Amino acid sequence: MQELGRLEDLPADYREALTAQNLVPLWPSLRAVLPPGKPALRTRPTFWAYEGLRPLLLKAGELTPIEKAERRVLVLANPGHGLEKMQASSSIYLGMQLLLPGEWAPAHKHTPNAVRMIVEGSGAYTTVDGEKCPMSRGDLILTPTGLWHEHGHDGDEPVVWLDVLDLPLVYYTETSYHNDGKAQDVTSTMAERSYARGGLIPSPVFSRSSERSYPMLRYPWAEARAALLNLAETQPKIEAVQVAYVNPETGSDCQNILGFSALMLRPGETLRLPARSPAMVFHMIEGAAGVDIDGTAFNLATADTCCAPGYTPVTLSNRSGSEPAFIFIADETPLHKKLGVYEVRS
Ligand code: GTQ
Repeated sequence: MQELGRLEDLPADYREALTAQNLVPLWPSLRAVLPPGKPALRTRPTFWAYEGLRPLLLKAGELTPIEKAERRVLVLANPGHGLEKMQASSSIYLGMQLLLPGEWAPAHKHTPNAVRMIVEGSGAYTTVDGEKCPMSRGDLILTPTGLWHEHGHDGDEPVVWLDVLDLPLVYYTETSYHNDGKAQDVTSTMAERSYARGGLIPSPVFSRSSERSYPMLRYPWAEARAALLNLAETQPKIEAVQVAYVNPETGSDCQNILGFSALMLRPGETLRLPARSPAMVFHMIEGAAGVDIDGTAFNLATADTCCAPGYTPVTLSNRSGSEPAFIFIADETPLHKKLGVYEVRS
């Protein structure tokens, strides 16, 4: 590959003349912005142990009242991007949020899409677009772009959940903002029951759901877990026991930018994921798994989280020979497909 001219090769007065007119020569930076064969990846394989994070999050509950935080969150930041950027990957933001009994995180809406994966506790709920969504471990709750949401807690133990947002991408595109609102009236609960039987949806003639871009906002863990166990039992030869969280009206990704799925590793199973362009996040819902990211290995116990850069092969292995392991996966696939940059390499 041809070596290109450097900035220092140019006379100082020429460089100054360029700068004075807001001009930049491309060739000294060409290889940096278009590296050969593979992108320069800032996202590093990074691991966040729940055991280490949990006491610090509970401490935040003592140090900072909810009124002073609005959302009491510790951000899982990737050092490859710089911690202050609050990015897990180029497009994924991760945060662990704590809500204590009786607390209230007031209504707002924003342009980034969010989902919550409930990690521990019960009695809390999120109200999204008038729908009250109870939170229990392993449930996935969507708060897509532009929908009002607020969090409340009627229980008696701390509730913690993992927030996954496309905030870094939305911020980068200069489209990130929020609006505050007043407490919502609850107009429905448990609407996901309408979609609890595969292939059947409420009447498109009479149902309000079919008018909504996001008809299903809560995906109970009990349903996802049962679907995985059923898949493993009825299709023992299947390569990966994995289910995707989709819009039940369209069958497409449940949100526009990030994709979400749940994976079951059968007892003793090792699963090789091909190198694909999207970065990925793995969060252990139940059980214990080894995650090998092209030679960087992490051991995930229940509630641990890690991320892997794109273009990198990942191997997942169940560390138990007798129990299944369940992993929540978030990745950038919908974004890459829409942009036309999606690749599978091996
Ligand atoms: O719960 O609405 O982690 O607005 C970051 C921004 C959570 C939320 C986050 C948010 C929220």
